[in-house]
Amino acid sequence: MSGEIKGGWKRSQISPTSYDYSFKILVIGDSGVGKSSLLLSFISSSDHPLQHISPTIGVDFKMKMLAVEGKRLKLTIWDTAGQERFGTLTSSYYRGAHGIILVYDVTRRETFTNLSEIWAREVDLYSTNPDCVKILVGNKVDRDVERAVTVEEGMALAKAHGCLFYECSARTRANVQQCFKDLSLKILDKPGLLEQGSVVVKRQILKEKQLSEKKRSDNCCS
Ligand SMILES: Nc1nc2c(ncn2[C@@H]2O[C@H](COP(=O)(O)OP(=O)(O)OP(=O)(O)O)[C@@H](O)[C@H]2O)c(=O)[nH]1
Ligand SMILES: [Mg+2]
Repeated sequence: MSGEIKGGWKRSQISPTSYDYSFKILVIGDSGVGKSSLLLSFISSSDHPLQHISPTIGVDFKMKMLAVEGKRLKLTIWDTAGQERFGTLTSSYYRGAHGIILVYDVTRRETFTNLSEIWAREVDLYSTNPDCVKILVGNKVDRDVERAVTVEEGMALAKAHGCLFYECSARTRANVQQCFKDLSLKILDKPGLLEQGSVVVKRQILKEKQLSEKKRSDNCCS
């Protein structure tokens, strides 16, 4: 597992005081649908089309700082290997996720059916946040002539699972920034998730914990 900070932010800027909310986002879907490419396309500032990348091994994560509606967000985005659908993703991976991105490849129909038959079920089983925002992404729309899943089918699946819906291209970067921005906006709209991700609330909890520990140790010595 490796961590990386990109998007023009220096490591020193990732401090507990430099953002208002911290959100955990997961990216899931079959192998080769373009999960890592979408992530790379989102965090890199370059305008060049994205090149080929290698399959992910295990779980990787990336961080991105984002300013949305005057709020500073730290997104920690967890990227899995698609082959993990063969049973090794654990509930701890899903625990506390504020947002989940379910990705399929619009040119490979089986990646779409696997989303509804395997991945969405796993989310229902393991996701501990009832308010967790889900987003369905049909990737590789730059290969429209090879399309095997229609926009309408994508929309219907998203509706059935209460997801937002986007069609993107990690290669041309079409819709990628919008997809992550709207996901963040939707999370910010949910008071329950907001509280969990809030730095202020976390500090308050820590302060209360320290106070109660201090009281306990004062009592113990008197
Ligand atoms: N044409 C096109 N190719 C894409 C796009 N996104 C990804 N690819 C290509 O699809 C292949 C798989 O992309 P990855 O990002 O590695 O897919 P992944 O879902 O992370 O795969 P795993 O890590 O094995 O789960 C690579 O060759 C990418 O270059 C896209 O939007 N358009
Ligand atoms: Mg990958």
